[in-house]
Amino acid sequence: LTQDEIKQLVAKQAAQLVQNNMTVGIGTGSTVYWLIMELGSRVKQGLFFRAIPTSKKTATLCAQQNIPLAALNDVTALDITIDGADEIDPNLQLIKGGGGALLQEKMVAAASRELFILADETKLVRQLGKFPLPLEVIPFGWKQVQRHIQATYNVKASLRTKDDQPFVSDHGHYILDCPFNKIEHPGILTYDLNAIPGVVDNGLFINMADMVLVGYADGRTETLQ
Ligand code: DER
Repeated sequence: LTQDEIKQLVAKQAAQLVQNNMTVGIGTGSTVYWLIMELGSRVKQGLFFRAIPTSKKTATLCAQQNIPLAALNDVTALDITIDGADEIDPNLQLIKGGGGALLQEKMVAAASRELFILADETKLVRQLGKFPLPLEVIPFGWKQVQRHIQATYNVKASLRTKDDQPFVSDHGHYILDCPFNKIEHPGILTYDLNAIPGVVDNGLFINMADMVLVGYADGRTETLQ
């Protein structure tokens, strides 16, 4: 199977998790794209649920599929959130944020009873860090944060750009991509990073994922929990 077909495979399987009247967090990225398409066709067949999007991009895709949208502030808790990831370690610790939506993704995931992650096998790693860790910062004084990362971790954080301009998140923030290479203690690093003045949040999702559905090139899928 191609990588896209693997994403479609796990997305189709995950769509079955959405039952009538559920409130469901919908993630961001190319894997969740296929979930939204699948849920759209199930809505056509009569499925009713409320979607809480994790980005403007996801909200637009859901609206195009006539999936009813709700706002995070209008619900107390979500039944499940289904999202993708950039890296997944054996303890189901995640690096997310490749799509620049980590802040809203983490808030929606934190408000959900369960977090299901969809991935192709390339996302599984022994140790987090090969994928540069996204760090969401406010634009004011972001170079101070960059200097702090360099001085403290000897890691060269780079400002994420889009069309030669700084990438700006849905909430008006910048993203610094930090190539840690190997992250020994992600549970500690996430707290230390968020303590840096100017940092809004980081792409480490620690002790949040309840289940990971992995798709393989040979058509197999596997559930990790
Ligand atoms: O930005 C994100 O956190 C996305 O969920 C990302 O981690 C996965 O995106 P993909 O499904 O396009 O690989």
